[in-house]
Amino acid sequence: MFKGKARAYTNIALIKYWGKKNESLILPMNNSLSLTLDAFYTETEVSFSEAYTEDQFYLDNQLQDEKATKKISTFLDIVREKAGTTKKAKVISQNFVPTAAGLASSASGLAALAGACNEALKLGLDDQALSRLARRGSGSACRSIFGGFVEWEKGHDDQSSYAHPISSDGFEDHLAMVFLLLNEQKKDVSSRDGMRRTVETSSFYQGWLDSVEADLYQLKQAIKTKNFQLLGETMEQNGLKMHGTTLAARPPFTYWSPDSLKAMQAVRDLRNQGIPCYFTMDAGPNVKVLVQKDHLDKVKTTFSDLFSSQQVISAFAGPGMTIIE
Ligand code: 2P0
Repeated sequence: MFKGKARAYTNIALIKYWGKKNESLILPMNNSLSLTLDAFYTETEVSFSEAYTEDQFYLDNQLQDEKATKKISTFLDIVREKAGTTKKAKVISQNFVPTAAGLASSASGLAALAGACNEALKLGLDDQALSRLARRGSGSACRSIFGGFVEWEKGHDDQSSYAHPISSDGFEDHLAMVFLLLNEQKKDVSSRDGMRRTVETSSFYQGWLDSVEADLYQLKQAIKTKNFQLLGETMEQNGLKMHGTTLAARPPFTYWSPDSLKAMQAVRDLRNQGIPCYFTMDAGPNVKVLVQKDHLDKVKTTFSDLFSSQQVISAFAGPGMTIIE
């Protein structure tokens, strides 16, 4: 039996990954930059054995259906090819997220699986190679191999597309990300389908591509100079632009719900009261608010009053993928 177990944390992009240049290799159109967080993570154990006749995937103690298992099997095929084995695998994955938060993340999941496979089959991959491998499972997973601020270099082929940490002299230790859990339902348009539709049909997509590099540069300057206002403004603008592209897609779509808009307005109101905080959103209606730790209590109270305290979860900078047990 070849067995390995790993834990990886979720990450939230401050500069978004939105669109693929190569669907099968998962090469992105643009670089992205994220913060790995400590509140949500996945632990995954994988075992490879001659005794297994097919891949099996358990998530939160439930055997998964064919569609969910297919995504894992496709990833395991890449691993098997690297290891020169045809052994089937059993994958047991546990998501540690607040109950029914609707935040199950493919980033932490695939990063943990990549780490577990490296351990189980003694592949000897270093972090950069692991990031490349995790990318093949889910793009954003390549960033969850590392802790803190992480940039994913888009590259131009399998070898050159991977993530690496961004040095920040501890700036991230002053930050908090407040998750507003606004809707637990499964999304109508997956991020994979959403980004494909946008690349293929949105007349706003070129605008995204034309401006994302400048956003990335500005955000890196903000990290370097520990300028929270610049960090927040750049993140918020970049997120809004990503979501703007979906409105011009055919057919158009949006991830925003009425509560998302309510949350965005509340963030602006807080700023008008002199509390620096900024929002970002991903492929779903939940809003994430970036704030310095000094103002965390005020932000949490505001959103607990506006929604409910169970819908407000704070997270801090988290570590990279680790092997456990
Ligand atoms: C991000 N998202 O940078 C962006 C922002 C969603 C919006 O990465 O197709 O699950 O598996 O590569 O990584 C979500 O996309 O997509 C994502 P695939 P993934 O965080």
